[in-house]
Formats: sequence, structure tokens, C-alpha cells
Amino acid sequence: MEPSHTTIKTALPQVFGPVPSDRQQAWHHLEFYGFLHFTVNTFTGKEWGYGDELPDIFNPTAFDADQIVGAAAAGGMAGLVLTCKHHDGFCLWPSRYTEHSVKHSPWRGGKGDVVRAISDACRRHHLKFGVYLSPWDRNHAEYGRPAYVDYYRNQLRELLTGYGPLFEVWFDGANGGDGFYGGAREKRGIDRHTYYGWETTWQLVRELQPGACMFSDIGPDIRWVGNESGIAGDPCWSAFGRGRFVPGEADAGQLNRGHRDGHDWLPAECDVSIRPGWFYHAEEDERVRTPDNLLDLYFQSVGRGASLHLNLPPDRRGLVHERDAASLREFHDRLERIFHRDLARKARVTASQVRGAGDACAPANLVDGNPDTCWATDDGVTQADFTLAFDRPVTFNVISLREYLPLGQRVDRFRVLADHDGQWQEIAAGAGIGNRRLVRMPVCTTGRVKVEVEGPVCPVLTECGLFHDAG
Ligand code: FUL
Repeated sequence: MEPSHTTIKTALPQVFGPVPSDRQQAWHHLEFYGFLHFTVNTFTGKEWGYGDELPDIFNPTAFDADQIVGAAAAGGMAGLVLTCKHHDGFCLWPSRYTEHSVKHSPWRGGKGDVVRAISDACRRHHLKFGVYLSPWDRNHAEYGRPAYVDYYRNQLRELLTGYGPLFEVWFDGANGGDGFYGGAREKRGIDRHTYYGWETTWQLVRELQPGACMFSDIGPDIRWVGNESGIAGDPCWSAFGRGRFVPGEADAGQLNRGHRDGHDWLPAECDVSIRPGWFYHAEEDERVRTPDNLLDLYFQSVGRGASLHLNLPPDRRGLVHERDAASLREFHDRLERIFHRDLARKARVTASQVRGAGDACAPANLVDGNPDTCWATDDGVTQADFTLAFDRPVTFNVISLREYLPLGQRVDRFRVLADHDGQWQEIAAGAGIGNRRLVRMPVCTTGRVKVEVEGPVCPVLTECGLFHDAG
């Protein structure tokens, strides 16, 4: 028998607008992964080191990569991105190109390599691994001059070649100006349009890690969501007009919402910390996000077609603090309780219109749990609906919808209606579906649920799920 995706492809409509590359498609499946902010700042109490920190202050007392990665795994994270070098310039691996690294720290007698330890532990725990290499370097004497850009690319090459496959390479846009700069202690500005030569650096990543998605505020693969509070726009379109901006200068509001008519597939990532700061500070131990708050963030990020990139900062011991680990685990347990049982799987599904003959685009594909099968209508049918009917009423308060991304983000608007005593009543509505749209609503008990969709072209949806969040 032919695989289902081959069967449906022959019957499916033309693509609409930009579509994800294979690497972006793989990234979309991850949905939730973590950030590890760890460096000299963990020991100085700062958020941004000036660049004059001595390597000897980096000395975790009980560093345990398996505890760190294990906490992330127990929290349901699919991968981890490590700050291999933050703005202060200190390197968590023994780079050949600088002395400002773990090789001059007392930790493990100068023989330690945090990047190695975390990437190895990620493999052991079946998590993907990614790197953050700050372009701004407040330690390096040549920062602001051409020689630094060579240094930056040399370091990046070490990370791209020495630590196995990477799922994400994270380039941040901060460039604050002043710093140590090899002792100059001055303010240095750069021209964001020309200084870093991003096209060349991106090419290096493509050559050495073709499967890695690159993040910056404008990609080229993943865009910043425009805030650090974990909240995507409603809606948050995956399309974006990248050519309108250079890294570090994009408009936050536009990043948050995306561009419905954008020419690039550039989905958003919501980076946010489990604590007020990005680095661990003992005085913030009482301010770790609660499981409820994390759940809200999940619905506002993953539930709007973006990803959730949650920071879990190791403490001075080199461990994820007990409170952070507990909150994350409880959040994950709650997610499991919500999503382990999809009530829609028991439904009989009919639709106002079905594309072609046979089952290739049948509405039953919406509830088969297979992301490669879908319901679609004929070309020109741009308003359509499907109905889930149950033998016995179901009780739910969350609906999940997904579009078939290889054919683009097609749906503009949707409405969800429930049958109450023979009358259709609207229980939810919104704009944009994309990779995943989760909508929470008051608890509803009904024997029939109808979903209406509308867009510029015919819809192609892969999933409709119904769930009950009992709190
Ligand atoms: C920003 C940085 O300035 C913050 O320190 C943090 O690393 C955040 C994730 O990215 O650009």
C-alpha cells in the first residue's frame, strides 16, 4: 500500500503563499523547548556582564548536566539551547581562539567543557541541542572592527563542528555599546546593516549544519516574537516580509503578529524565562513562574502557531533549582492530563464540501491522529464547515486545530459552534490557525460540534481535537 501522504498529495490543491522548508517543518513539530542561561553572570548576579569578569569566578560547585537536562526532559521540553557565549564574551567551551573561557576557570581544573557536557546529556535524554553565540562581545579587544567578525565566525565554526547535530542556532540582536573590550573600557557602536555580514555567517551555518534553524529577530528560519514575555500575537501569522528589516531593527509589533501577506515563511518563537531574569539569582527564588502561569504561556505561544522557548537557568551549583524543576514538572503533568485523551477521536465527521472523490480529503482525516492526512475542499470553496457528531455528548473546554503546512497558512478566520437543543451556538472564534491553534473556552457539553473556516483559498486542515482541562 502507498503511504498516505503520497496518496493525498495527488489530490491536494496548489500551495498558497510561503511554505515551510523541511528544517522549519521539523522545527514546527518541536513546539516546546528550553533555554539555558548560564555563565559568569550566574556568579556575579548580573544580567549583562561588562566583559571584565575573571574566568575564576565561573566555578559551579555541583555541576550535573544530567540533572539539568533531566529536569528539562521531565518538563516535556524537546530540546535545549545553551548560552555558549553571552554578551560578556566568556566561553563555556575551551575555544582555541580566546583565553577568556572555562580553560582558565577552577571548575574541573580548567579541563571542563559545559557545551560538551550539555550536548552529550541532551543525546542521552533524547533532547535536541542548540547553541546561542552572542554577536555582541564586551570582552573582545577587536569588537567593532573587522577582525572580530572573523573571530566570531571561527568560534561559530567550532560550535557547528564539534558538538553533533544542532537543531537551532540563536543569534540575539542586543548591542548595548559600552564594554571592557580588551581593557579599552569604552563605548563602541556598530552599523547593524553592514558590520556582522550576516549573509556570510548564515551561509556557514547552512554548510556545516544544514538541518539547523537559525533564529534572529528576522530569521532567516525563525523570528523573534517581539517580546520576552512569552506571548504571541492573536493571530500570529507564520508569514513575514523579511526583506523589510535587518537583524536587530525589526518592529516588535509586526514581529508579534506577522504579516498575513508576507513573502517568507518565518514562524515566531516565544522566548521567555521561568524567572524574572534570564540568569539565576537567588533573590528570585520566590518568583518562579507557577504551573498555571506556564500553562497560560503555552496556550499563548504554541496555541497560536509559535513555539515556546522557556529559559531554565542553572544556579551556582550548576543545577536547575528545585523550585524551577518542580514547577516545570507540574506544568508538564497538567499538559499531559489535558491532552492525553482526544474526545474528537470518537466522532463521526461530515463536511459541507469534500474535495474530489474517495477518501483522500475526507473529513474523517481530521480525527485520525495522523498529521499527514487532511480534509480539503474543492478549489474555489473558500467558506466551508465540518461537523463532529457523537453517540453520547462530550464535555470539553479546549479545541485544537491544525493546518497542513506544506500547502501554506490558508485559513483567515474560524468559528466553533456547539449544538444546544438543536440550535447552533458560537462557543469560540478566532483568526489564523497555522501549525496549531488552541482555544480555551467555558466547559461545554454537547453531542455535535461544528467548525466553520474561511479564507482566500480552499482550506486544508489536518486535525481537530477536543480536550477537557479539569484544572
Ligand atoms: C537578549 C539578551 O540581551 C538577553 O540577555 C537574553 O540573552 C535574551 C534571550 O536575549 O537579546
